[in-house]
Amino acid sequence: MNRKTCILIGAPVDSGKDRRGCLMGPDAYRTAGLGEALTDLGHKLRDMGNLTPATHAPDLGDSKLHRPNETIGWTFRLIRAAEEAMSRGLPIFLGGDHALSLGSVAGVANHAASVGRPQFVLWLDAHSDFHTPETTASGNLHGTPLGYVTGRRGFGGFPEVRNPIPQENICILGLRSVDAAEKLALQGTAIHRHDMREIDETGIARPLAAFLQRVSEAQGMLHVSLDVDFLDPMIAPAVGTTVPGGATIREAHLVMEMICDSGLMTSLDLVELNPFLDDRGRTAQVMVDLAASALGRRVFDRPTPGQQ
Ligand code: 5AB
Ligand code: MN
Ligand code: MN
Ligand code: MN
Repeated sequence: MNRKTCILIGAPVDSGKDRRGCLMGPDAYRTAGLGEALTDLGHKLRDMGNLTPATHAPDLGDSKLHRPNETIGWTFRLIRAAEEAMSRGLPIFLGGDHALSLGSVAGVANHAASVGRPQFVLWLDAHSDFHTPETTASGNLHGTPLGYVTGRRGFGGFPEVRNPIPQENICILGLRSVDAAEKLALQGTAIHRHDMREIDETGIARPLAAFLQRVSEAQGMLHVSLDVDFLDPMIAPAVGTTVPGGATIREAHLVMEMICDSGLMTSLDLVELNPFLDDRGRTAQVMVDLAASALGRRVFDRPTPGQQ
């Protein structure tokens, strides 16, 4: 694959839910050798270190939401970081919980609009993360990023979403836990969504290939958001929201290998890793290996389809 400039952006967001620990994620990825894996593949590496949220009002615990103001601060900061990084290389956002994607996705979409290309999003997750602050029952904003970036209402105080992602440009793979309010809201949308049953029945390659084909035909930019809980908890225990019956290690690598072959990925989130819950670093290692697959690691050299 082409050599890229990979820009590591540490985003130790821990405000998106009440269980703490995701703030250790960025350093766990570095410890597990993410940087070395990428340079070994021939990529250039820039590590921006760990960001802090923009100045925000204090969270006084008077909202049904968990730490909304801190998440608002992170969203402002990450939109700017994403916009800046997109003109320099391929940003890899090191979470941090999934609330970081309110900012990363909104920011990359602003960049795509500025260069006149459509933005697509591949969401690898057990959950649909399609809540708004009004529909969430848990008050945990890591369950809202797809609601936010598609321009759903109810995000008062958050930055305005200047370039909402069109519903038909989103594909969610791995679903097995969708709240009733999310299901209702999703039913009226064109978001492509594939649950684990469908993946069992057809294999994971089929829906993914169809989506990548659409991105390619539209000459789109592709943001990939990888939530640890996309994976089965047997192989990836270090996450607060485990749901049994997730992707196997081979299904996950196949997804990453196909993304790599497509040459379409322009930005990546690695989110929800909670190193406090890990077992000798093995979840961090799996996530690093998956990122490496998405960026060119393979068993045998083989031609990239379509570029022979
Ligand atoms: B994650 C749940 N739907 O809203 C909620 O891990 C879980 O980023 C959200 O996908 C899980 O609290 C958010 C029950
Ligand atoms: Mn998620
Ligand atoms: Mn999830
Ligand atoms: Mn689909």
